[in-house]
Amino acid sequence: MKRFGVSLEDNLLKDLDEIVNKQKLPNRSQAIRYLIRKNQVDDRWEANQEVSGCIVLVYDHHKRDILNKSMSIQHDYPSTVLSVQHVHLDHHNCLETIAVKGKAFQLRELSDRLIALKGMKHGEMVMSALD
Ligand code: NI
Repeated sequence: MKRFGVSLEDNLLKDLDEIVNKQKLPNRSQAIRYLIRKNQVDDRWEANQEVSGCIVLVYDHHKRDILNKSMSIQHDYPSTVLSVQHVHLDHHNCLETIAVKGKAFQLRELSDRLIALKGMKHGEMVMSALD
């Protein structure tokens, strides 16, 4: 571990402290690590590198054909989908988390297609990296 001094304008330091509070980080060093890592992950996604992530979906399984359509889309990406967890939230709603790995553009395409399905109540891609 190396130590170095950082000079920041008052407003940037205030922003950094806000990140510490918002992300419940223990200190400013951890906030800087968090931001560097986040920047690396963003770059990998931008450069279409091998990345990983998780697609979160909430939908009403009674909605016509949504399960079949979702399944059929996922079958278009057999090597990308690592696992699917389906939880029944209540009588109507299901929560699905799909762990994915592969080229960034392909993950985004899969996620966009699923989120765009008619009847999808909520959908989001959590972007991560491989290492
Ligand atoms: Ni369900």
